[in-house]
Amino acid sequence: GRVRAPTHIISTISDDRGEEPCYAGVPMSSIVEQGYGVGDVISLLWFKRSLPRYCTKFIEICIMLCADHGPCVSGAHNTIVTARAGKDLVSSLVSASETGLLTIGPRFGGAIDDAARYFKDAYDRGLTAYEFVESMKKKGIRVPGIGHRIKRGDNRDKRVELLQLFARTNFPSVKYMEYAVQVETYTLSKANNLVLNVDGAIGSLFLDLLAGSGMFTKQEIDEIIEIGYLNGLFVLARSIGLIGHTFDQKRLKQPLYRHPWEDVLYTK
Ligand code: Q5B
Repeated sequence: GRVRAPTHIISTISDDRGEEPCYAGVPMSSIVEQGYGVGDVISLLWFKRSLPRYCTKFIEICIMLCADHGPCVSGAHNTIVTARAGKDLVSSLVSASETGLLTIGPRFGGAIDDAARYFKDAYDRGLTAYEFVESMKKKGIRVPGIGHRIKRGDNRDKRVELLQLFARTNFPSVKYMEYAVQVETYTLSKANNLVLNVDGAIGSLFLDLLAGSGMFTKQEIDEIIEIGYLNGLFVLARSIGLIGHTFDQKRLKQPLYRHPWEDVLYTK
């Protein structure tokens, strides 16, 4: 009989060999004809399944709300500096060292996976907010998803409120999000900047999406959290804004950036 040569790559999410490309078995024509959106495409290519409309809408809201947060955040600032150095779009987007996309990490935008990991572990183990936060403090770990440079208890992040409102209206359960709110209530009693931030809101709400939609087994949820899919939402979203900042600088023909001496503390 015919012997199949061993393959060097295994791929399970898409196939372009037929008449038209398929995402997780769904042909392009269906995606277009059935009016699928970016949330559906992410569901197919990341989770290998079609998710209910409220889930794909939630994914789309995350992407829209995280697309940009002004020119002063670390990533945008670095993209602007790189574009002003005359670099091309891709370089400005990712850049060589600690700029653009590469700035996204545990303190900036890349705390979604860890927020989901820690909130899930603490909630599933039945820890009170007090026990959770104090145990993190003992270990010397900042609570991922908590804290912001400009948001405060009396100046909440509108993005967080919008995500919470959508989930409270559309999700079957928001138990992880309510837990994150309890954590926030406790951290706010310690300091006014320790709000639930956008990473923490997405991390906790995605746990609710995974657990409440009935579309994932417990094992699949654990794997998604362990691999760390969720920072992908911020990376994807913020790419939209960082590309915008690159075009903006080029359109404005901005010269090479040089940081002002007055803003540096020269010391020995
Ligand atoms: N403290 C975000 O810190 C920030 C604590 C904490 C316990 C915490 C910090 C943090 C966890 C990571 C996280 C996502 C670095 C943030 C984002 C997207 C963005 C960004 C934008 C966008 C801010 C002052 C005191 C110290 C600390 C204590 C701080 N955070 N304790 N758990 N989580 N959070 N990142 O203001 O006793 O004085 O030593 O790492 O969730 O990135 O808009 O900019 O869309 O672009 O610099 O929204 O919270 O505060 O470092 O001066 O700390 O608070 O230990 O205590 P700050 P620090 P002490 S959303």
